[in-house]
Amino acid sequence: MTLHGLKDELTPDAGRHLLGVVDFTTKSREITIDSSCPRVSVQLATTISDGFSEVWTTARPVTPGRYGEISYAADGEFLFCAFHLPESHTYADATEAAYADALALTSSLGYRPFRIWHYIGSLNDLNADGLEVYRDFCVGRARVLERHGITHDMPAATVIGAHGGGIVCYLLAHRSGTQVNLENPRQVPAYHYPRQYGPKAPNFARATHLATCDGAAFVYVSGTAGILGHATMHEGDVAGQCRLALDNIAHVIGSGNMFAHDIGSCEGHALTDLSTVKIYVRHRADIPVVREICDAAISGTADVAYLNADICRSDLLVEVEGIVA
Ligand code: 3HB
Repeated sequence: MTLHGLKDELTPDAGRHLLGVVDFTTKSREITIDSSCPRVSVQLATTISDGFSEVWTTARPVTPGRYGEISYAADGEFLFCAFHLPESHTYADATEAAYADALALTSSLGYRPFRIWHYIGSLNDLNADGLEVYRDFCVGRARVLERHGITHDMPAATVIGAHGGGIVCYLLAHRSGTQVNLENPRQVPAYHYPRQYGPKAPNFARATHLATCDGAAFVYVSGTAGILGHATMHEGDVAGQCRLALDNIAHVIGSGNMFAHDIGSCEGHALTDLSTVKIYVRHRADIPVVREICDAAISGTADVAYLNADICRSDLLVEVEGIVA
């Protein structure tokens, strides 16, 4: 299973099959599912020419399906699934129900999630009860995880603001790889965040290392911001936050952290090993300064997308996610 880059062209290479397609586009659309795989829209492009697609492919034939509100495709080793919750005054209940379906689907088919993305409209606005939409989402997610007895050891994740369209969530899961969810010793685990950040703590790892049954290895790095401990650093300073986010990623994927997590087969990685990167910038005007810092740190051959988006805390100005492949 590979991320076939961030591209405009959807035809998979010879011998490969589409597992899932995520369009970063100007409009929110329902998830479609045709004879091959689900196609998801995330409203995060400003103009048509800004748009691109994240294309997940596999070497094995794929079977698509639906389970409740979840659309999915699976190839016997990897599974892509997605749900879309329409715009609403509150999200906790719908999040809880859809997450429960996603967990039921993956576990009943024998897959384990290793990377989850969430794109949420009006992320930093208040819901009908006066709770920030991100925190409202966290309540729904926490409820279902608590019910499953999941306190920690969740995979890498992203939560980012979309320009509209409710909540879109998609995830990747595997059957027989070896998965290690990584923390960053410089950051408090998200599931231990204190109550000042919301009634229910977020629950995700800083990165997930996956050694696949095909002998490949990947590190999926969560959306990473300028946070040390649990505190936002460099308030109001997008360049400082960007450098700290990159430092945090370098630390998570570096040899010391791999060793600390007993990933003996992995010698560790550097920022230049990231092959696909999405960079979310709260204020469009900050994109050039963020681009200058990131371009100097990331390989020139990496696929990099800059998106103007809200981030889970109002004081965070930039967030970076990526994949070492
Ligand atoms: C999350 O709540 O799952 C999350 C939020 C982020 C970054 C990564 C994960 O802002």
